[in-house]
Amino acid sequence: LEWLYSYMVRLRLPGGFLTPEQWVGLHHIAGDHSTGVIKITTRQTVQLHGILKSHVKPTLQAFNTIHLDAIAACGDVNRNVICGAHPKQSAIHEEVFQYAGKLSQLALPKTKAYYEVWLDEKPLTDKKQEEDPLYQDRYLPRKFKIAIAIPPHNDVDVFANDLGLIAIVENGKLIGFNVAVGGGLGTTHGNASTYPRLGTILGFVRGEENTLKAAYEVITVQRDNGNRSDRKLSRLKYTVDKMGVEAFKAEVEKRCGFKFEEAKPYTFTHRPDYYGWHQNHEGKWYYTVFVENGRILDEGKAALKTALLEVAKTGKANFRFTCNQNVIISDIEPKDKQAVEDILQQFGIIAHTDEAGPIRKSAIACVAFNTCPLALAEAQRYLPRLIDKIEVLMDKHQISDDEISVRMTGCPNGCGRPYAAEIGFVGTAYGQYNMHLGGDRDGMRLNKKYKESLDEPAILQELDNLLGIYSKKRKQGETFGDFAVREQWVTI
Ligand code: SRM
Ligand code: SF4
Repeated sequence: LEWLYSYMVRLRLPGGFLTPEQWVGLHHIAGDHSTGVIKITTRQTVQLHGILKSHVKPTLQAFNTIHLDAIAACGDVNRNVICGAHPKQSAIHEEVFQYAGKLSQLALPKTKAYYEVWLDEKPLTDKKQEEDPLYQDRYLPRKFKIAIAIPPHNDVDVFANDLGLIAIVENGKLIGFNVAVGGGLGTTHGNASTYPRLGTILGFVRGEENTLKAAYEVITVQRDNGNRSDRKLSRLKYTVDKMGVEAFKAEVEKRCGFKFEEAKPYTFTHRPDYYGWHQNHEGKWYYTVFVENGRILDEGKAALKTALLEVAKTGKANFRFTCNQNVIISDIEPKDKQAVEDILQQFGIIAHTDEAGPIRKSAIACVAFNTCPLALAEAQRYLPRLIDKIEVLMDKHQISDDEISVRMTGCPNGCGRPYAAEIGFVGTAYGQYNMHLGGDRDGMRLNKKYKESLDEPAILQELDNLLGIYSKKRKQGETFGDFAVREQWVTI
C-alpha cells in the first residue's frame, strides 16, 4: 500500500481558447478523473484537482486526444501566455491571440519527455533533436510569465508579468508593442528583500519578427543573469533591479541587434470583464458568464457546468477563458444566438450573471485551501461570503454601484494579484489577512499594506469606516484606490 496521492493538472492554453469539441472533452475528463470542478485560473486556463496518481496518465492521455497538453504549465519555464480575451474589443484581437500561440511555441521546452512519460512515445534516438537553444541544460532561474494587453482593456493585468506586451494600434492596424519587463507579485512574509513590482516599459518594438526576437532575448537575459542561488529572489523583477533598467535594456538590445523605439502612448481604462452579450466587428455574438472565482460547477440556482456542456454540444460556440477567472461563450453567429440564450436562460446563467453586483463581479480570489499546499488562510471558499457582508456596507453607504476591485489570496504569493487591487487581502494565518489599500482600478499602481492580520470583524469595522468616509468625501469619478492615496491611508 502507498499513500493515496492526488494531483492537480493545469493546461497550457495560450490565449485561453477551446473549441466546443474540446469543451465536451474537458467536461468528461473532469468528471472521469478529478473532483469534477473545472477551475478557471487567473492566467486564462483551467486546472483539475484531486486527480489520483493512477489517473494522472489517463487524464493527460485523454487531453491529448483533444489536442490539449499540460506542457510547461508549471516549472521554471515560460508559463501560459495570456492575452486580451474579449473579441469584441477590436479587429486586432485575433492577431493578438495568434501572437500568444507564437510566443508560447517560441518558449516551449524542446524536450520530448512529456510525450515519452505520459503518452508512451518512443524515446528519441537522436538526442540532438532535443537540444534546446533557449533553455539549454539549465532552464530558467524561476517561472516566467508573458501577457499581451489590448488597450484600453487591461484584463490580463499586463504589468504583473515578467514580460508585458501592450498592443499599439494605428489606423486600425497592429503595428507593434510597448514592451514592459520585471512585473511580478510574489512576496514572502517576513522577508524584506521580496516585493511585488509592476513592469517597467523599455520601449516600443515594431512588427512580428522584432517582437518575437525581443521576447526571446528578454528571456535569455533572465536565463543568464537571474539569481540561481535564492529562489525567493530569482524572478526577472529582481534581475532587472539588480542590473538596473538601462543596463537590462542595453543587454536585450545588444542580443536583439536592434534598439527599442520610444514607447508609444496608450491608455487603460478598464480591467474587469464585459459581462453578458456583446457583438463584435464581424457581427458575431459573445456572452461573458460570471464564474465566481473561476469555479465551474452546478451549484445553487445556476447549473453552470451543465449549461456550458449543453452550449458546447450544439457546436455553435467556442469558449475563451479570461484572466478574471470567467468564460466567454464566443464566436456565435447571429442566427444561433437565440439557441445559446435559451440554454443560458434554462440553466439560470443569465440571472446568475445579471444579479451579481459590481464588486463581486470584479473580485478575484486564488485557490488557497483546501488544495494549495502554500495556503495560510482561505480565499476562494471565503471571499464570496465576505463580499456578501461588504455589499451590505456598500448599500449602507450608498455606493453599491461602485466597481471597487477586491482581491484575496491565502498567502503572500499573489496568485489572485491582490497587490494590484484597490483592496487586497493577503492571508497571514487561518482567518487573518493583511489589508492592502491604494492600488488603482486598472492595474497601473500597486497598493500598500494598511493593517496587519485582521480577522473578519476587524476587516468589516475598517471597511465600514473607510467606505463611509469615501462615500462622503470622494470627488466626482474618484475611485476608492485613488481616494485612499489622497487621504493618505497609505503612502504610495
Ligand atoms: Fe500561483 C504557486 C495557484 C496565478 C504567484 N500558484 C502556486 C501553486 C502552484 C502552489 C504551489 O506552488 O504548490 C498554486 C496551486 C494551488 C492549487 O491548489 O491549485 C497556485 N497561481 C495559482 C492559480 C491557480 C490561482 C487561481 O486561483 O487562479 C493561478 C494559476 C495560473 C496559471 O494558470 O498558470 C496562479 N500565481 C499566479 C499569479 C497571477 C498571475 O500570474 O497573473 C501569481 C502572481 C504573479 C507572479 O507570478 O508574480 C502567482 N504562484 C505564485 C507564486 C509566487 C511566485 C514568486 O515569484 O514568488 C507561487 C509560489 C512559487 O512559485 O514558489 C505560486
Ligand atoms: Fe496558494 Fe498562496 Fe497562490 Fe493562493 S496565493 S493559490 S494560497 S500559493
